[in-house]
Amino acid sequence: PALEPAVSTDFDFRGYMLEKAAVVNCALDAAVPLAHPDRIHEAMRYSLLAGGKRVRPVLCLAACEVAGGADAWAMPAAVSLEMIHTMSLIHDDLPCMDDDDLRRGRPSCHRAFDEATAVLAGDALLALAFGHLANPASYPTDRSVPPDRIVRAVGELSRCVGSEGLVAGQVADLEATGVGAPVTLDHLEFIHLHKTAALLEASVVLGAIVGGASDDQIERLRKYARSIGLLFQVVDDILDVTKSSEELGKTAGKDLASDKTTYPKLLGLDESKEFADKLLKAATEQLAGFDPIKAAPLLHLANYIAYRQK
Ligand code: GRG
Repeated sequence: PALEPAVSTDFDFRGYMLEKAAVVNCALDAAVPLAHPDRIHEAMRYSLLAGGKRVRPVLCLAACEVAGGADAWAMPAAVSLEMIHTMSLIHDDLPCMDDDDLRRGRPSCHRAFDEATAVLAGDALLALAFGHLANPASYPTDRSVPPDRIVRAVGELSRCVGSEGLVAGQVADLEATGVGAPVTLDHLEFIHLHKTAALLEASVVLGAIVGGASDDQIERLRKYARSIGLLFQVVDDILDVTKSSEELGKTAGKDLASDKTTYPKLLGLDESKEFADKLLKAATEQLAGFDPIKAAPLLHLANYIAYRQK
């Protein structure tokens, strides 16, 4: 492993993830029924229900829990986050972006359907995400989630996803691809903080908002999310090197040979692992003020991101 785990094992994290992912999958299925015109709804469902770890929805539910809310309060946000994550993957796979034939182990959306359908399926999922989040009918009828929290969540999501959030990260990544100039550590961090961390930030912050967290709690959870967002990418880069070294039986993996700038390339492997350790510690520290039982899922999610093997 890249790092050695440091959490107690009395919390059944795997069981928690599987249980929450199953509930989220049902909610996603219900949120995008087959309707006229058939083909676009088939494409939306094809990508949305294709598996995936459901990390963002589970983070959202876990943040709502730590704020004292119930799963039903956060489910509309959880569903909208997975819709946006999925649409970003559909668009990322298009020929004009990463041009990938496979996603989540099967043909990418534009391969299974066609390019125009994939663009439109992404657009429709983005629109539906905001509609689902803002629709009072998505929430429990007892008005446990007041409208002002929903409005705040919509604004937060828009900021995290738009041209100063996720989209900014993709733009910075595209700009860094192919140019001769070396990508600096600052630019790499900008890419990851926007392309990956922004939606994880939205996941945690939306859960906290609908769960009724105070402003101070929201900001602590935001810091937690930004740390695990960066951690996700640093560990990804480390795994790229260690996995391919194992496969090749060599010390230099494919990552060190490819064009992509990574943390191990800029910092070296050992310093990248130290950075990952620091980020995990920074994330964990933000959870200190919360009820440890309710914060257990967020703590274990951070450790899962740090110690995963793929
Ligand atoms: C958001 C309006 C809008 C447009 C999209 C294409 C684009 C702009 C952004 C690209 C974003 C992108 C592909 C980010 C990478 C995110 C990432 C870490 C993906 C892998 O996430 P996992 O491991 O995947 O959670 P699964 O399949 O498990 O869900």
